[in-house]
Amino acid sequence: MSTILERLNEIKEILNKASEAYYTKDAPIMEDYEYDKLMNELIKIEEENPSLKTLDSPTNRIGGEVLTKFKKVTHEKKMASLADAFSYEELYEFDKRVREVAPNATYLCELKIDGLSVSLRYEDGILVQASTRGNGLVGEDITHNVRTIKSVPLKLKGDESLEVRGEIYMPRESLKKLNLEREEAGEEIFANCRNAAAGSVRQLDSKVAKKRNLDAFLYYYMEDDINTQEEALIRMKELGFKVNPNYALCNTMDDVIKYIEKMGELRPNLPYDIDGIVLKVNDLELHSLIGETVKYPKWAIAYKFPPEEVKTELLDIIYQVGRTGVITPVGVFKPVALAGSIVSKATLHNEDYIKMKDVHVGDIVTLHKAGDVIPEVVGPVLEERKEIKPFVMIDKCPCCGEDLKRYEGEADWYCINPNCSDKLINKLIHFASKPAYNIDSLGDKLCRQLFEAGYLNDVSSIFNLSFNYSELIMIPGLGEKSVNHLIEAIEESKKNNLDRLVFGLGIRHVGAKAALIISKKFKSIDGIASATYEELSSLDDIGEVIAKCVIEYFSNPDNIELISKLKMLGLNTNYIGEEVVEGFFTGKKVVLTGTISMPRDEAKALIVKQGGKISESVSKKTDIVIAGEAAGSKLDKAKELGIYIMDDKEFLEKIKE
Ligand code: 1X8
Repeated sequence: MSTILERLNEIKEILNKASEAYYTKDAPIMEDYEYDKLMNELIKIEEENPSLKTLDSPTNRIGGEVLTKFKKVTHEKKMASLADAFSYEELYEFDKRVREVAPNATYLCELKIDGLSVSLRYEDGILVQASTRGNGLVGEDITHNVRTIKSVPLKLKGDESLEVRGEIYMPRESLKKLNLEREEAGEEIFANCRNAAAGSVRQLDSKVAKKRNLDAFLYYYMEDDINTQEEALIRMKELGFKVNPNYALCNTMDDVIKYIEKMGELRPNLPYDIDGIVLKVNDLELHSLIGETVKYPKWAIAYKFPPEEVKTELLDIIYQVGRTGVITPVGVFKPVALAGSIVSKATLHNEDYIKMKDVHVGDIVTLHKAGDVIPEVVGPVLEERKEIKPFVMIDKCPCCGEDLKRYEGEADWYCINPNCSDKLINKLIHFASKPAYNIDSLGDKLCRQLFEAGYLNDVSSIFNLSFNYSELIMIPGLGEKSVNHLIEAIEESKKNNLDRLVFGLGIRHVGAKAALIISKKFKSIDGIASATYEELSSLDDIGEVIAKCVIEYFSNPDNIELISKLKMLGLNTNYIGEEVVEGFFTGKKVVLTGTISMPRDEAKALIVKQGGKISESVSKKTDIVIAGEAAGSKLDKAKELGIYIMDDKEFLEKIKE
């Protein structure tokens, strides 16, 4: 009979082999049932003999470790990002610079995986640390979550101490499943695989990360016992890492372009998102010869694919009523796959936009994704147009049927009925949302449900919900536990700072940033209510339009009554100092330019919240330039001055850190 230790080692070996066959090689050798049975046996042995549990045990993959905060990890070698090329021309320029130093260089071309970078450290063959890139020098320890990724070996096929780097990503299928679940639970869905992957590794509870079905490709081998990048990939594969097989060694730029075109065709059919191609000089010895800039290695570059475009039919135009009563036409399309998700709707903004784009129901239109997140109509495919159904904007509210109004000088139509239910529901949703009053667990779906059931009407009714406790717990899908949580979250939110309240009220044109500026200046809701137009419009960044809207809001007796109700219900209505959250932008001077995928006001507010300073022009004092699409002269100036330039994607990552 074998000893416990022998049996334990035997199971560990079988399970590790089975996992590798399944997750890394994609060639299963064992039934799930058999696997689970062995795993349970192993759990039992380890529970009975805690001293035998080791770091490389497959039971560590089950998740369950819950942290209270992330530890910082200083990278031994900087985790650099890559310079981007958006055209073949820029690639040829890169090649020219490389060949000035290394005339015979060849390139190893690999897919650029759209996830988040990770560094893995192994000691004596055992995974001891996994960390995020962070700012390149210091990242966060995410070992507990990475251990749940089944294709990441907990133990190497050897006992080396080494470091490898790669990308954690969420397969498209996993995102689809996750978003379905989130939608059902009334939670916000993830816009793409990258955001979902980033959100998942930043979970303190590794059980959550485990459920998210993440995966990882490794592409940097940080040791020096090999000579080329191709050898690095082969070596990592031998060690048991998952390496993306779609790489190619290219001798010339012609080969590189052929590779890019081929991978561009493969892209829609891959089970994961890629956003480009990475070219690395294959011969590692040439890397130090070619060198690096402060920010990037000069021996590698990332070619970014242009936004994916697809054609589909515009089936219908429907209309949504926003919280301010604004009517937004939304295009309904024959569903198509676009940049990793299925698109069936896209905003058409307003009447003028539809006329300007010249799109009509029945047209075949081109769609693309702006900033890879929001689908946008490029225009109609005129060659495929058969007949035109003339576009006529509606003139009655699709919800309450009242006449719509278009204000002088504005492109939008409004429903001005204060009792329009879509308007009321969207007011509630906005108030409870994260950037506003941030009431945890009062999401879109629940707001709607409670409104329709008669428990919510205006914003103040949220704070009366606790009086209906006994009825609420009877609502299907709610129950005692979630109602308790909701009531607690509502109670807790009453302490919120004034700017959240002001933003939450939904005053026209008052975004998070304006709300903060006004709150800081006037200190209390009464202070704001009695501010004059001159006082308001003289503030930095508060223009005439905002000032006028604030005055208008506080001249409406209904709003004054709402505020007095909120006061009586115990909401804080004073400004209680700055709420600075330490982050990447703390103490930095930031300039925004071009179009980014979140409203500019919101982006600015987030930066300011971290203690960053926004300025409008680029100078030597600028620390960071955030350059969205179609950035112009500010970007040129930043390049000239060698200022840190960050794209939309990096901004979204950094603001979360
Ligand atoms: C980032 C990425 C690299 C690769 C693939 N996907 C990425 N996101 C690769 O080398 N195959 S390299 C890289 C970087 O150096 N920042």
